[in-house]
Amino acid sequence: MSFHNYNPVRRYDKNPILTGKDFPDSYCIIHVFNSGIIKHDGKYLMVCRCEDAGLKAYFWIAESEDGLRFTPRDKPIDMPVNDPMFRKYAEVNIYDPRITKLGDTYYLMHAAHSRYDCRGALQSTKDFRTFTWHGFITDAGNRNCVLFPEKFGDDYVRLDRPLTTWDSGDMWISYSKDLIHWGRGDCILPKSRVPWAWSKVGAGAVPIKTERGWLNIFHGVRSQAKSHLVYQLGVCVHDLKDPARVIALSRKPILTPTMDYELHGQTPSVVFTAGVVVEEDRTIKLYYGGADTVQCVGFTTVDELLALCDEA
Ligand code: BMA
Repeated sequence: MSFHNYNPVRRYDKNPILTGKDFPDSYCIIHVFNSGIIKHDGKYLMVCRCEDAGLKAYFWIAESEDGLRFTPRDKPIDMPVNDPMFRKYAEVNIYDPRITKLGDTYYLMHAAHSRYDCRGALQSTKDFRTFTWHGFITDAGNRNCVLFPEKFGDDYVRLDRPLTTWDSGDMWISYSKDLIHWGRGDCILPKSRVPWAWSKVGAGAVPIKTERGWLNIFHGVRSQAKSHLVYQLGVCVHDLKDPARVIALSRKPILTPTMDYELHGQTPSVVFTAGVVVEEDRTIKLYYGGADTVQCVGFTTVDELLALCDEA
């Protein structure tokens, strides 16, 4: 394969699929990006990360029959604004929602920012109408929490990225019996293992179960000429029974910011995913934010991504 034929993720030619203009005027939404996604009752449900002109953050459901044309509902999801902990630790921002189905419940793991830094938070729903707030699931200094869609023995398992003071920016794993209290943290993918991401790596989409292992589409970041950070997407495979073992890894990123809507926006040179939909024929719709400004989608397949991952 020559370099110029290397194109594991094909962008939708009508990207971006959602921008602030698609939301009701009265909310003045200017950014929609890094949204979570799941198929529910045959429909694609996106939990959009939205920001208004005052940079107030919302999670806002948009629905689609085909995974390409999305219609936002008429208002955002209600947030637990009466909870004192939410008010204290989510005062600046809520972001990067990931949706995981476990049994008949859909869990929304997301980041929340306050003057005390970032924390992971958890909400759940069965119908995408009413959400239950479960509170914070990390202390300050953690983000990119992504819940696996299966339990491993008695454990729920998530990926995350603690902000360690020594050498931050690696992907960790952590375990829980009740989804609220987490522990046994372990660094499982240090950025030093990802040659194109020397600044940091973090989980992206909810991992996909395949016969070879859990396919994990993650983000990797490099500082470019000391002037800015470039966010790309990569892929690795975790052992089926022991997700702490990263058994294979792609040497190259699978998506690099090159289009205008990825290079220019409120944060230049960013592609960032919080979710995918895997269809029955093993094609993947990979949803990603462009430049922290617009929502995009690209297409790939389970088999192509697996083929890119060399034994690690
Ligand atoms: C990360 C997250 C993402 C964002 C990225 C680039 O830390 O906050 O939501 O896309 O930075 O700004």
